[in-house]
Amino acid sequence: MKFIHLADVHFDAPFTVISDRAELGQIRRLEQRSAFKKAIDFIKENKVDYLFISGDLYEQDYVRKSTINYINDLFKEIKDTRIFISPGNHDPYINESYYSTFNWESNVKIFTQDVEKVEIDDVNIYGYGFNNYEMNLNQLEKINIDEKDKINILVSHGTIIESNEINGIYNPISANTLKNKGFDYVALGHIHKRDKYYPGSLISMGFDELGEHGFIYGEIINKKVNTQFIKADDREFKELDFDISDIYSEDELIEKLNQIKTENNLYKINLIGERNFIINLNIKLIQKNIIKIKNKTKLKMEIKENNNSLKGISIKQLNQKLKNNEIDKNKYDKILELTLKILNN
Ligand SMILES: [Mn+2]
Repeated sequence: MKFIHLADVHFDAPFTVISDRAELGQIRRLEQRSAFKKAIDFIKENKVDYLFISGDLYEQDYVRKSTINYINDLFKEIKDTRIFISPGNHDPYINESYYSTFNWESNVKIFTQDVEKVEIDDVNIYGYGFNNYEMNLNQLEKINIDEKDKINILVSHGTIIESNEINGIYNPISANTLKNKGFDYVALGHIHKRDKYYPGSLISMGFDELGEHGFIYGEIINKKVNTQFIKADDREFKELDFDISDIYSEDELIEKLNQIKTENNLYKINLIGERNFIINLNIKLIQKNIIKIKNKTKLKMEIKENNNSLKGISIKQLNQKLKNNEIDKNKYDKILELTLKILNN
């Protein structure tokens, strides 16, 4: 049998904090669609029997009905594929959720917090999901694999716990217990970085999710499991430190930033080093794949306090104010920078 395992799509996530660019949220929401469509097209091309969606398919707080329709219309295109969804902490199976109210295609099975076993030919699929934004019900204990000769699969959303103390609010699952149950394949979601049991988020959600993102394609023949990772996100998030110590104007900085080869990837640029000018960049002047710029530079301190020029006197006064706690360091830096800008010209 052939399967696709994907998780953590987070349809309709706002993506507001990852970028200084207003339109980026909508761009990434369109890219969620195209990544999900890629998985559906893969299923069609390879005649995949099962699709396991291990939670956080959408964002309960933001998802629109039009998006649910979009997802369900894609499910219609793969009528021969059995689809199993385990609700996660971002898309819990609550009364007002679309899992509960929407009329899903007949090939879709949505698990609830109660463990269920679905038998199809030589495959037994066990699943359960979140009934709320938090859950700790230890449902795994209730599962006992009764037909070891069949292919046994678990679909759920949760956190693997390696230690003996099994606690947490996101469906903590004991690594040991899970191992001892003896599933042939475990399809989990929740951890956005690809790992044992986890395919990672379908597309990267931001700068804490660097690297490639996509889904797992698997094939089980005679109880032997083969899996491979299929990339679905056309972009990667990347972070770059950019030293500006040798740059002397904003124009020069913009020019240099626009020369960075970003290809199709999305960048966060950390400006580092010592700045020679006040940085107040207009993001509209920067190439579009740089979506966040963080100023981590230090003010260049080549100031001689002990001279009687206007600059020397001003700085002496300012230093005194800082010493007397009349201004804080943040304000000190700002005034100093402005003072230097005025007096150096
Ligand atoms: Mn998630």
